[in-house]
Amino acid sequence: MSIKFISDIHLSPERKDVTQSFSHYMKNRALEADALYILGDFFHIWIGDDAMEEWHYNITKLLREYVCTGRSLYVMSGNHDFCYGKKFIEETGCYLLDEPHVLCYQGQQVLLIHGDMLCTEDKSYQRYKKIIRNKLVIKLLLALPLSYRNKLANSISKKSKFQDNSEQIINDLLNIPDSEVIKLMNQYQVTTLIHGHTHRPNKHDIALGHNKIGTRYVLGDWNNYGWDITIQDNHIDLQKFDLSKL
Ligand SMILES: [Mn+2]
Repeated sequence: MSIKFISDIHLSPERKDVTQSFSHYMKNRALEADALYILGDFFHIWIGDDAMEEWHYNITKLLREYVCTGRSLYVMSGNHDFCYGKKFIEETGCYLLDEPHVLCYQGQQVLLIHGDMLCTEDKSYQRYKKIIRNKLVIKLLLALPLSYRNKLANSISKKSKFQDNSEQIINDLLNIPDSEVIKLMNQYQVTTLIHGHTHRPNKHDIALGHNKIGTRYVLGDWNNYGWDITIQDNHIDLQKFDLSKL
């Protein structure tokens, strides 16, 4: 049995190319494994299941077709798509994961997160996250009219630090301190961590203390290239592929 992981597809109607590539991925490459984990920021914006339009249904149908092959699909929220509800689950047939999630695979434990929780140098984002990801706050937000939620989502993305700040500041805000990784991996007693969010795909070895070495795998975002991680037996592979050639 093998498992694939992806994150940060940032699907949006404006990116027809990425949407098309994702469709190819689900019908080909994704079928090489028995299960697929999507670790957040799958959609660029998700303001509630009640905002689903034809374009969204085309995506949920793709996920449903994948599940209908007998494979399992797991979805974790990211900072762009944190309010999936019952309808999304029903349409896709996926399992929604809480964060962090410990995956048990052939006797190994693998810790899965979106990744934003490790960016602790961005203090204002961590304060915002605490509020916006509170279950009660999400419930209140979802009770607001759609038009208001749309305006809110637009103003949040316009105010994004990533548009106003220099590359250096963005780099600092997306930095993940080793101390946070060590703390989290030791708390969950794992030596393997997989996440996305930073759009900095890589594999990092890290000393966890007590002679233990951990490995942190970071998925990339989908733009001209796509990224996935495959676990099969004792092998974990991070791969980059040309989206135009899927
Ligand atoms: Mn993210």
